[in-house]
Amino acid sequence: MATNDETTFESEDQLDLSPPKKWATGLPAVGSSLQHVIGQAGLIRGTKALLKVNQQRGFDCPSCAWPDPDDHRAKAEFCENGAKAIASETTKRKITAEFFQEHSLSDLLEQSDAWHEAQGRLCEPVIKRAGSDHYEPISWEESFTLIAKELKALDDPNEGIFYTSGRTSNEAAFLYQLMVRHFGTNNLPDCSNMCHESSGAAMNAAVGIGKGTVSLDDIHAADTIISIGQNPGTNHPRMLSSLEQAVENGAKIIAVNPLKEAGLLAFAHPQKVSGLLGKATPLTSQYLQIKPNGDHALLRAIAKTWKEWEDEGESIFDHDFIQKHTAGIEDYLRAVEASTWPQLLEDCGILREEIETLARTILRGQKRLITCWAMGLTQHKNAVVTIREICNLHLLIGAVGREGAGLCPVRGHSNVQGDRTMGIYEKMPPPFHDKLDEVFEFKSPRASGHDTVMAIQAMHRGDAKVFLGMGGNFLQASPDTSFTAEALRKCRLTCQVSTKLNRSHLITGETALILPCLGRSDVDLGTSGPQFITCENSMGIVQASRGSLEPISDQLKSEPAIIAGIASALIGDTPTISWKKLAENYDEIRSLIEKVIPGFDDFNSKARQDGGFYLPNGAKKRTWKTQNAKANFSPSPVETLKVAKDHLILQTLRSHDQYNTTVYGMDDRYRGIGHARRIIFLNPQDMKAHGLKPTQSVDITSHWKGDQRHAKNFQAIPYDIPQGSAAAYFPEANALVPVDSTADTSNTPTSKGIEISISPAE
Ligand SMILES: Nc1nc2c(c(=O)[nH]1)N[C@H]1C(S)=C(S)[C@@H](COP(=O)(O)OP(=O)(O)OC[C@H]3O[C@@H](n4cnc5c(=O)[nH]c(N)nc54)[C@H](O)[C@@H]3O)O[C@H]1N2
Ligand SMILES: Nc1nc2c(c(=O)[nH]1)N[C@H]1C(S)=C(S)[C@@H](COP(=O)(O)OP(=O)(O)OC[C@H]3O[C@@H](n4cnc5c(=O)[nH]c(N)nc54)[C@H](O)[C@@H]3O)O[C@H]1N2
Ligand SMILES: [Mo]
Repeated sequence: MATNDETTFESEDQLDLSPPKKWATGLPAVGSSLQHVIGQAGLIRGTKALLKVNQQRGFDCPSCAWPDPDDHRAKAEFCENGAKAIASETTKRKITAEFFQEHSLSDLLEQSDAWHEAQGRLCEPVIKRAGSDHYEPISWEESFTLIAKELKALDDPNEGIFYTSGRTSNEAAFLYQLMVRHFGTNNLPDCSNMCHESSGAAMNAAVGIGKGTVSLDDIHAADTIISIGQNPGTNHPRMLSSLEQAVENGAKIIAVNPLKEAGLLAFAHPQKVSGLLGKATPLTSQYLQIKPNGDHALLRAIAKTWKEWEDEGESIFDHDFIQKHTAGIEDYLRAVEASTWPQLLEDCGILREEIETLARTILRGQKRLITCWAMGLTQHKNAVVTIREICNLHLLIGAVGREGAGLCPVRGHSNVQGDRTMGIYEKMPPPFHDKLDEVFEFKSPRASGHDTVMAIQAMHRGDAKVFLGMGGNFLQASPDTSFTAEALRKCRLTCQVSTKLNRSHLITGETALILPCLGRSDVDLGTSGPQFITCENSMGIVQASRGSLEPISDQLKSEPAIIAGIASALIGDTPTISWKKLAENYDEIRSLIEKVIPGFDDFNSKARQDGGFYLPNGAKKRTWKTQNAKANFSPSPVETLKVAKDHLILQTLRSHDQYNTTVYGMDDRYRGIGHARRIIFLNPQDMKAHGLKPTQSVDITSHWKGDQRHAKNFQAIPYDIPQGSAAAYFPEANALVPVDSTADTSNTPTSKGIEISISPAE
């Protein structure tokens, strides 16, 4: 049942349901890792790749950004889902010019995302000329000239959009932003705009840095770890080993999630005998099945409990810390007072006794609290104030900048944090621009550029006409798929630098280019000898990554080489930049990074150290780089998402068989779903109220400012999920996310808080 809109995906197989799992990883996971990689890459190529992933002198796993141990690394420092990402990249299947001769864009649009993914690696540059329905070969030089010509033809540099996904290396990202700013715009939207932007906005204001403040050693030393709004069993499986270690060291783990996620319940370590035998370590001591978007209320309720105990004479707050390091406590405590118990309990749906148990748990030992979070918090309207409430709690007990305590936004893409450090941001702070101007002897543009949502809107209005994507899948990752498709179609040129075929190659501007690049696992021989790149993980460690596999086609170029090719045609060499030289030797790029970005002193030698190096992090040392040089409390009122009667709150989430928009397979093993993606998880009571039977087909309508958006034919699955809420997979449900429904301050699409109604399928 293929649908022919932009969101196509379908399953020919029958839905296969089983009970959700109660623990994660262990043998089935290892088995399926090997099967994935060897099935795609073959025995020799596959084994070679797996032995190098996350090893010192190996390559950084392209999947998530969870760090590797500093000193001891296991022989297999990867997880099942990392193996899927590696299998996808190291596949021996090829997409050549003949493929595009055989398949028109219209034909390809009828195929599913999983089918696109299965076709193999993109192998040569191709162009879709105006009026044509096919891609055809084009030389690299011609592509560079064409991109430069289209960009130069714009009335204003701000009519160009330069997107980045989070696998781009530090070296490529630095070069890319340098080119874009020389061209004259800050239109550098990135996947972070849809991801952890809310964390950055909240943490910058609260503690003066938009990055996590803990290391793996801190995780192992914590008394309490709260995992709130994240599903590590699927999205950061290596985090489970760290949590297991923390539990063995005496930590208590609390999960806060509307769904009972297997990976948070228990963990069987795949590299321990007990784990292989299927003996799982229970992970969480308390599982709070919160109402969607009830997090701000829950966190506020913890603060309220502490305040009451403090008022009764207990010593709970860290007064020395508060006095010396923070500002805004009085306003904050007034806000805590003003939040009423009935409202807080109603908003989060958690019993007061449960909240008191959690409040007490955190006070154990040295009050070493670490809070880890991801998209379950960042993709809501009130995301920024919710994350500030996490900061508030930590500040009350001084749980930042000391051993075993701190803030841990768990990043998504493997180098999304590094890309931002390198200047991939539509509004870099003035000191960055000043440095750039000084080192490169030019005047970089100061006006803020477009973030992702603004970029979509600008293309849709016709105010932006050329789109360049450095990786990623802009169409499928973005909200409001039809609107974004219209926006891309209005462009004169869309150009994607990619490794694998995706739907953004098929919904195009008048002219379109696909430029195939090397992936993380590919050896980069450069033109003057082998090159390595660097990445920054979720804990601010920068380290080298060296691919080791022979590239599948001799026509692939590295991302730095592609950027240098475009920049030479667009800008040409300047007194301070020789693009070609930079692309020949990445040490030259690193020397420039060292000159512009703080923390990269001696970059070339430090990048060669085994295990890499930590970037400076003020908050870790209790130096607050905020405007008032203090850590700041935030007194925002709690405003929880409410929807009309009979409507539900829909969240869009990842299955176990996908990496963002890349669909590896049709299963979601831990949640008991086989062979299906177009499904919606519903509370059995809500199903009953709507007169729905299990697996019945439903149509979903989202409601936003009087407008409706539709997604049809989803199978209704009864699931343990709070009444009034629902969940469906991204990207299939993106059609329902209104483009202008975004988080306050961060402008992140509210992909976890969409008001919907459901009805039996027509
Ligand atoms: N294998 C694999 N790994 C990945 C990715 C992938 O797609 N596949 N993607 C990568 C990327 S870019 C990112 S950003 C991360 C994403 O990592 P996650 O944030 O873990 O990803 P999601 O699937 O969006 O899961 C969101 C979780 O938040 C919960 N949640 C939803 N709404 C709420 C709420 O209101 N409150 C609370 N407390 N919880 C809520 C959901 O039930 C779900 O468990 O993973 C990265 N790693
Ligand atoms: N509804 C909804 N929407 C969401 C989310 C959600 O939870 N719900 N999550 C959001 C989040 S957290 C994120 S991060 C975004 C993800 O948005 P993106 O980063 O744009 O999407 P990906 O699916 O990660 O991109 C996959 C494509 O990247 C290309 N690629 C892979 N590796 C490389 C490489 O090394 N170099 C280059 N040049 N290309 C490469 C491949 O061609 C592949 O098809 O989606 C966001 N969209
Ligand atoms: Mo992400």
